[in-house]
Amino acid sequence: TTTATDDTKPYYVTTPIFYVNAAPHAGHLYTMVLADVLKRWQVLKGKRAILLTGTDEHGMKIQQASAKAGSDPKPFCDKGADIFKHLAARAELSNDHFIRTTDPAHKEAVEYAWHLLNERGYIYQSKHEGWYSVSDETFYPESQVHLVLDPPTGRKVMASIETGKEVEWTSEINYHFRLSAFRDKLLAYYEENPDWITPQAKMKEVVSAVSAGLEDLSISRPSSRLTWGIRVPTDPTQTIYVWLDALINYATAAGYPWAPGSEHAGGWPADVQIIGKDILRFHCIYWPAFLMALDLPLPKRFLTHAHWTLGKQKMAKSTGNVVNPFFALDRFGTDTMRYYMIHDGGIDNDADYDNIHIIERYKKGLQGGLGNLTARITRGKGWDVRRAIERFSGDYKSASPFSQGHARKSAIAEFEQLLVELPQAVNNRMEALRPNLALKGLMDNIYAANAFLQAQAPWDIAAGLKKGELVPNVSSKEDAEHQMDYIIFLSVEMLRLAGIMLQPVMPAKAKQLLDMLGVADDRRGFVDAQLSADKDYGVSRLPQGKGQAGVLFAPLMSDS
Ligand code: ME8
Repeated sequence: TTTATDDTKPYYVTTPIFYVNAAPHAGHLYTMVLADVLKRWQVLKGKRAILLTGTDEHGMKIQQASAKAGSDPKPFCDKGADIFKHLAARAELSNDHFIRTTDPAHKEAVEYAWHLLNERGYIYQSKHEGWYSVSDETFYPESQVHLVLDPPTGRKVMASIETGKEVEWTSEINYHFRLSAFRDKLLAYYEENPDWITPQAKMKEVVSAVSAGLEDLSISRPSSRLTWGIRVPTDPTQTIYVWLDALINYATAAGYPWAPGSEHAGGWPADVQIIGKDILRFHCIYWPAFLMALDLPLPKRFLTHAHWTLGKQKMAKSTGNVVNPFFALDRFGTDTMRYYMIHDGGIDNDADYDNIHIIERYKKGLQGGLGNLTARITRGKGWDVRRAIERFSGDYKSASPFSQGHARKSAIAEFEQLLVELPQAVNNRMEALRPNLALKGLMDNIYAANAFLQAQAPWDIAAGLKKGELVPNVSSKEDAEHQMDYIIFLSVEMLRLAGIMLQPVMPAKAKQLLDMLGVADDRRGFVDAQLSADKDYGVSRLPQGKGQAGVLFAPLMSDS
C-alpha cells in the first residue's frame, strides 16, 4: 500500500462555492482574492499549493431562480458557472480546480458519503416541521424568526431575525442527521484547537452556539418539492439538502472518496478554508460534524472574513446592492483591485466599498509609494544602480561606508534593520491569516524607504560630485560615491524585497517591478527576499547606469 505522507500533501486552500442564482459581486471577488493571496504566498515559499473555487448549483434557491428565468436548471447553472469562471480568470486567480456541484464526480462523492453516514447510523427519518428560508437555504428555530412587514407587498411575513430573509412553514417527512450527538466531540475539538477559526471572536461565537445545544439537522426534502438536487441514493422520493451536498465539494475536489490513508495526495485536510462570516455555522459546526461522522480529518484552519458594504448596507445579490466586479476590474485594473481588496477588505469588521477609496489607495500606495520609489531609484541621474548593487550585494555589512560614529550611521542602521526584519514580519502576518496587515506593513516600509531617501538625499551627493564639490561628512570623491551607492543599494533592496513579496497580491505589477530591477526569474522566491541574500540575483540583466526606467503606475484614467 502507498500511504501518502505530509511531504506529498499540497497546501490546500478553498473558497466557498458560490450560488449561481445571480451574478457575482465585489464580495465574491474579495473572497477569491484573499484565498488566492494565501495560496500564492505558500507557492512563494516553495510549497506546492492548490486553490479550489467553484459553484453551488443545487437546491430550492437555484430551482426557483431558474424557474423565474424561464430556464431549465442545468443550462441556467451552466451560464452562472461560466460567469464565476470568468471572474476567477479576470481576477488572475491561480485556482487549480473549479468545482461545480453538478459535476458527476461530485454526485458520486455525495452519494458515497450518504451511504456511509447511513450505514453508521447517523441518519434517521422523521417528520420535520419548521421555518425554512429558501434564500438562506436553512431551517430556523421558532426563537430565531419574527413577524415583519414586507414593504414591497405590504404583507406581514415571517422572517429570520439574523438575515431578514422570509421563511415559510414546512411540515414534511425527511431524513435527519444526528448532529446533536456531536456536541461534546465538537466542543472537545474546539478546546484542543483554539486557533481553529480566525478571528478569535468567531471561534467564540461557534463555541457558545454549540455549548447552547444542537438540534438534529434535516438533510433532505421531498423530491416533489425539491426536484433540483441529488436524490437520496436509498430513497429517490427524497432529495439531499443543498448544504450537505455543497460542503462535500471540498472533499470531492481533493479526490474523495479516498482509499484509506490516501486523502493527503489530493490535499485533504484543507490547510485553510476561507469563508464569509455569513456561513460560519455551516462550515464550523455542520461540516466538522459531517467529517467526524465520516471519520475524516478536519480542515486545519478557517479564515472567516467580514463583509463589504455599499452605502453601509451589506452588499448582497438578494438586494441588488452590489458592485459589479467586472466593471471595477476593467476600470481600475486587476492588480489595483486586488491591492484595494486586500488592503481595505475587512476580516474583523465590515468595510465600506468606495471608488474614492480605490483612487486614494492607488495614489498613495501605488503611485506615490511604490511607483515613486521605483522612479526615483531607476531614473536617478547621478548614480549607477548596477554599480551600487554589485558593490554591496552579498556582504553589505563589511563594505558599508557607514561605520560607528558616522553622522549618517543611525539613520542607515535603522533602515538596515527594517530590511532585515521585513520578510519575517510579512510572513508572520500571512501565516496568521492576516494578509491585510501583511500588506499594510509592507507598504509602511515603502513609505519609510521614500522618507529615508528624502532624508539621505543621494541626489545632493550626486550634484556635489558633478560640480566637484563635497557635501558635509563626505571626505573624498570615492567616499561620496561609496556613500551614495550604499544609500541607493539599500533602497533598491527595499524595492526588490517588496517586489518579491508583493507577487501574491499584485502578480503583474510585481513582475514588472522585478523585471525593471533585473531580478532573475529564478530568484523571486521568499528565500530570496533577504537583505543582500546573495552576490548575484540576476543584476547582470540590469542595464548599466539605471534600471529599465518606466512607469510602474500610470495616472488613473479618471485623472485625465
Ligand atoms: O453562501 N462581502 O454562496 P453565496 C464579502 N453557496 N463577501 C461576501 C459578501 C459581502 N458583502 N457577500 C458574499 C453561499 N460574500 C453558499 C456557500 S460553501 C460550501 C456554500 C462572499 O453565493 C463570502 O465569501 O451566497 C460569502 O461567504 C459567500 O460570498 C457567499 O456566497
